[in-house]
Amino acid sequence: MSVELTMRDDCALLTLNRPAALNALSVAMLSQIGAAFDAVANAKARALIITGAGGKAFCAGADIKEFRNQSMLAAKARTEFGQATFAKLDSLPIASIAVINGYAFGGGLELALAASFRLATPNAKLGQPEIKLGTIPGYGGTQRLPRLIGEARALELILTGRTVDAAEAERIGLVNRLVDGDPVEAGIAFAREFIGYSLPVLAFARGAVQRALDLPINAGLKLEADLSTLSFQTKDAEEGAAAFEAKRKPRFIDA
Ligand code: CO8
Repeated sequence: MSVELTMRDDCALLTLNRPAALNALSVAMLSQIGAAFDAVANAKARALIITGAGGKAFCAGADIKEFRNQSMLAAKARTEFGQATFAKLDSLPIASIAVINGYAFGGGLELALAASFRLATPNAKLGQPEIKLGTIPGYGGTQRLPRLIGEARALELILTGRTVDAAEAERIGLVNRLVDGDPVEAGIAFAREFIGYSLPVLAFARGAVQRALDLPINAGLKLEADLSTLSFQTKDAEEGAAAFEAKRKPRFIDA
């Protein structure tokens, strides 16, 4: 298997494990990633951490060796398959964290863009180099990158195909944070900052923010009001306020 799914503490850990090809995404590997996301949706995990095996790459993108002699229809089907696979992260009930521990190019960066959060190790190198191959990002990059870093910066990265190092990635908001040391431990430490809160309420917050850039402001505010109202129907909201008044730590039960 080119993908490994394990549990660490309360987190699901997905390791892209094809280091000889810098974890490049073959179609078979994309299928395995999709199956792993489905498994995570039904697991008792409070966050998903994604990282790459081998210490050199998070993921060097789609497998270029599978590009040759594709029919137009095959290329379209492959693009849509990659998009649909990464979109599964949006509908997961838990947040996902891509720990970019090396190269994240093309489809590899697009996988990270589809995650809720991105962390980068000092050796991270990120980019959308598809233009150099005579093609364009096809697994979500043209849509998610501008939403994340703005149209002008996204267009620059996509048209020039240039590589961004970890420090620049943090400066332009492409990654949330730079992390050092073991990538998995860094991902777990980041996840610990939120996974103790109420899972349904975390999902309401994520759901509202995910839609923010797609909706007109009035529709977005309505969604916020609805999800905020829903959050007050949970036992955890009652517990949060009671714990505040009693000056103690809340004990959330995910209900
Ligand atoms: N696909 C297939 N094999 C790859 C890939 C890749 N993306 N990247 C690296 N490899 C393989 C190399 O061929 C090499 O294999 P071998 O040892 O058998 O020759 C091995 O991994 C190690 O790679 P290098 O020797 O090249 O390692 P370097 O350290 O010299 O260079 C780089 C590392 C800079 C990351 C270099 O490998 C590179 O430029 N890779 C390609 C990066 C790239 O262009 N990625 C974008 C791909 S396009 C894409 O993702 C589009 C998504 C939408 C697809 C839509 C489909 C229809």
